[in-house]
Amino acid sequence: MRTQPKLTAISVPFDLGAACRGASQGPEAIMQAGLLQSLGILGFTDIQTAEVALHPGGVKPLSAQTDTANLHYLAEIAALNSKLAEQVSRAVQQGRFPLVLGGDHSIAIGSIAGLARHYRKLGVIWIDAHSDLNTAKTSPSGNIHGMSLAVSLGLGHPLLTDLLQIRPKIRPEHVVLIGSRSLDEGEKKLIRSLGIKCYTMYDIDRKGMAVVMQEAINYLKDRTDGVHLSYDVDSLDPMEAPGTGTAVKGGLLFREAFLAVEMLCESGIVTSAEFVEVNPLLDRENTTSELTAGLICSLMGDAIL
Ligand code: HAR
Ligand code: MN
Ligand code: MN
Ligand code: MN
Repeated sequence: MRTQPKLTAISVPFDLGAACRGASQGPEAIMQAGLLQSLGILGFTDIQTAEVALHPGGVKPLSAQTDTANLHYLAEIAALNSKLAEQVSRAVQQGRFPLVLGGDHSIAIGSIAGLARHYRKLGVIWIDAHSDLNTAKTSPSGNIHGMSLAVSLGLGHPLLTDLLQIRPKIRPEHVVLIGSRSLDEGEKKLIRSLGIKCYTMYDIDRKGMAVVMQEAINYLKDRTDGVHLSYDVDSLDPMEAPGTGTAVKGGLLFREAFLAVEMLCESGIVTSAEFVEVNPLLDRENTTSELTAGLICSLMGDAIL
C-alpha cells in the first residue's frame, strides 16, 4: 500500500448560507457513514479531526436574521469563514491535506481563503448544479451559498472578499465548473465575460465525463500550483442524492460522479477538497451521506482493483 498523505478532516456544521436548515448536520452524517474507518483501511494512518463552528459544542441561539442588503447572515458567515480560513491554512502549513466537510457551500469562502495564503495560482474545480457566482446585486435569494465562488474571485461584500487580506483569492482562468445546469442570468453573464471554463450537463452528455475530466485536468495542471476540489452534492442527480437543499433534476449519475473523482485521484493534482450541501434532514436512508463518504474515499485513493 502506498504511503498516504497526512489528513486533517475539518467538520463545519453550518447552514446559515442556505435557505433551509439541515446542512449543518452534514459533517456528522458523513462521519456516521464510516468515513474515517474507510480511510483507515485505505492506509490513512494519520488523520486529525477538527471542528469549526460559530458556537463550538454549544447551543446555537437562532438569532434574528441579520439581513444586510440581500446578504442573509452576512456577519455570521464572515465570522465562521474567517475561523475556517485559519484552520485550513494551519493544515496546509503543517503539510496536511485539508478535507473540509460541510455545511452549506458558503463555507467555500473560508476554505479557499485559507488556501490562498499558500497557493498563488490556486486552481478550483467546482462540481455543482449551480455556479455560485451571484453577488448581492444579482442574487435572486440573498443566500450566500449562491455567492461563494464570486466572493473568491473578489466580487461581493468586503467582509467576505477581504478575508485574510487577500483579494482576490483565485483568478477566473484557474476555475473549472462541472455539472452546471441551474445558472442565473447574472451568473451566465459573468461566466461569459470572465471566460470561466464551464462544462454544463449538455457538455457532459455530448462529450462524456471521461473527456470532460481529462480536459479539466490538462487545463489546470500546467497553470496552477495547487487544485482545490469544491464538491457540491447537488451536482448529483436527485435520484442518487436526495439529501440536499436545492436539488436540480438532470444531474450526474452514480457512475459519472465516481469516474470524476477517480480520474482526479489518478491525476494527482488535487491538494485539498471540500464536500458540501449534504442535508441529512432531507435524505433517504442516508443515501446521500453514504454516497458522499464513498466519493471522498475514491478521491483519496480507493482503487477498485
Ligand atoms: N442560484 C441560486 C441562488 O443564488 C441558487 C443557489 C443554490 N444553492 C446552492 N448552490 N446549493 O450551489 O440563490
Ligand atoms: Mn437557497
Ligand atoms: Mn454550490
Ligand atoms: Mn449547488
